[in-house]
Amino acid sequence: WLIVSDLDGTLLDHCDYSHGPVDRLLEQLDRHGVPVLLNSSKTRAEMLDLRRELSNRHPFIVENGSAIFIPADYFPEKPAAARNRGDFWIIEPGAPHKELLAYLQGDAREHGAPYLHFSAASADELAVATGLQPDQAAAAQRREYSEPLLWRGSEAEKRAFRRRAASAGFRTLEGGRFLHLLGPTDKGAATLQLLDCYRHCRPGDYRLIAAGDSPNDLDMLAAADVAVIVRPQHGAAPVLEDDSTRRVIHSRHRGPAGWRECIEPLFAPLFSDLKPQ
Ligand code: 2M8
Ligand code: MG
Ligand code: MG
Repeated sequence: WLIVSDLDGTLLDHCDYSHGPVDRLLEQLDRHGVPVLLNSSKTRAEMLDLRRELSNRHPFIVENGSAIFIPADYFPEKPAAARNRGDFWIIEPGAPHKELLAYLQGDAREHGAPYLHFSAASADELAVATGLQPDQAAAAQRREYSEPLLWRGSEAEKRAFRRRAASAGFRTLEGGRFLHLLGPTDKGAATLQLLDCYRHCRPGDYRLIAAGDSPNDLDMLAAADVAVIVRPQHGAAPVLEDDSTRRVIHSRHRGPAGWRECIEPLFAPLFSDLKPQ
């Protein structure tokens, strides 16, 4: 099994970013060799901090599928699509941040900008909008591939903005609080690329569990054998059909308590030294 998981509102509480309810379960999964792959809207800077905090040493995906970071030497050989970046092998399906800013500038000249621009906000403004500590807000502002927008206009303006972005070749995805503008990728596409790396570099019969709480998690949930939809704290839940290709599980609890509620029973047989169901 591989588990791929969103962070905010899923593995972390979306208000105070705590993760107490999953700590013991994460340790158990680690002990039994089940990788948890973090896949979030967050930046590389934020995810490196969180990965350390969660004692996670596996590959991770940043900025809604924009880049895949694989610790160098994680696989016996470097995946064909990857290049070296510091201590990591990196695959970048996303677009450079400066391309997005240039697009936004042009779009704003013609249509206005009814949103708070993540990179342009002050660290204080962001701390208020997100509940992050000022140093965490600064890490969230180190965008490399995507721009979150706090929408202040109407739903009709948002729909028109999303249509224009799509015809210019960009993706827009709804996170818990923000509308994210990014290159032609998403969490699902990046998950499938990372799964390919596992299959090529460490052959095996992989089955995928994905967990998320927001519409931007939908492509990742759709790529999984088991989709865990954690009850959202902000915004709408992703809607996904339970069909013959996948099992869909909804949590009753929100955030990390919901993660544990759904994932723990799947592995109870493994933890008691039987095979997982
Ligand atoms: C943003 O992402 C969340 C995730 O769902 C959102 O859209 O609400 C990101 O910009 C991320 O970098 C940041 O840490 C987070 C803080 O709430 O907001
Ligand atoms: Mg989330
Ligand atoms: Mg997220």
